[in-house]
Amino acid sequence: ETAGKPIRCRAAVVRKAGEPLVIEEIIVAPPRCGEVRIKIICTSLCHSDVIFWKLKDPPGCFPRILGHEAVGIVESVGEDVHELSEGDTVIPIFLPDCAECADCTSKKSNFCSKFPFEVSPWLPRDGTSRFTDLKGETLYHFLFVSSFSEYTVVDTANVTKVDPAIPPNRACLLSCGVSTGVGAAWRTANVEAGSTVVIFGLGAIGLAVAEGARLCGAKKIIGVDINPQKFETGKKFGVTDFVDSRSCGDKPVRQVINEMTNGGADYCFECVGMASLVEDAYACCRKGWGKTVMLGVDKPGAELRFSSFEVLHFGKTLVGSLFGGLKPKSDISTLVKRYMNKELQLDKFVTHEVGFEDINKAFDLLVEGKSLRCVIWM
Ligand code: CXF
Ligand code: ZN
Repeated sequence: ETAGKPIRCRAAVVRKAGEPLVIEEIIVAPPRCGEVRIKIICTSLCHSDVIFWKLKDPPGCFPRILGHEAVGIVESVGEDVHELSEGDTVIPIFLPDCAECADCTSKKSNFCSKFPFEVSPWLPRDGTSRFTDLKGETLYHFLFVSSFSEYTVVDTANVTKVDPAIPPNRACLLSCGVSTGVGAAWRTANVEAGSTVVIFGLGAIGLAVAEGARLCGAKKIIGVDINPQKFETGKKFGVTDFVDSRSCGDKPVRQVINEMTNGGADYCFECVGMASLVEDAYACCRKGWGKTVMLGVDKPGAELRFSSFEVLHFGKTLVGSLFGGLKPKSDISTLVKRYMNKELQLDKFVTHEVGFEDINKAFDLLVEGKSLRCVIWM
């Protein structure tokens, strides 16, 4: 019986920005009111972990425990937790879903207003950490999840219960990146059968958009990337056409795509995180009904430029999408079902699997562009 007691276990700690993670013993406090303590089974590495691993600011938020794509089992629950119990298989999700506020009860939003999403202050909502090292130093959390630990404590607003029949090395993918891409096509854009789709950037998110667009019945899925090898990968995810943006000759990419699509695509997705690509995407979605979805995370302060004339005269839509517009408490179980029905293909995203002790290898593979998703077994 560990409920109500601190647990001593292993965690991968980032002591300094960009330095290899150190696996050490830490103490995980019991869950407080509205929280659950989760035994992590599998976690996978998302690009955001790499970004926040390298990030030096704010300088005070070290040491930190990263990781936010995972699946685990509820070990114990805090006070006032009724919807989850010990033994439940759960997926932590960085985007809160209280299921009660005006936004969570609306079909139109996945931005909870009771618990607004934020990165800072790197702690659970009550502003205190559940992690301490063996010297008694406090460790910071990450995105309300911190899954690079054998045990973690998460607010129930950031936890979704899933069917335990789904294999853990597939379930963890639904925690962030793959759901985000699939959701962007399905929920944010609502791609119709027969549509033409353009995806800027064929990393894991872009390929997940392709998978989502394929499931929605898109007819033409054009991938745009600077690495021509990405077309071969893309084909496995439903990409039908490819534009190598570095070898378009004198033609701007937007012109090439406008010609390929007879005047613009129905849906464009930016999956890199470069303001200029959002402008390109907007420029090559169709006048009148074209919709551009922003998924990539650019540097803080990055700005977009659009001509006032074009916005007025072209009638296009530009929309930002966090977690693919998915509502964690209701949409994730649908994705699990579609995986179990062999519709949604998750296997092809997993290019590598390592043990927890080799977590730094997962970082190397993603940084070098060699992996899509590397599953880390605890
Ligand atoms: C991201 C989404 C955009 C803000 C930072 C975190 N989420 C997951 O990878
Ligand atoms: Zn992520």
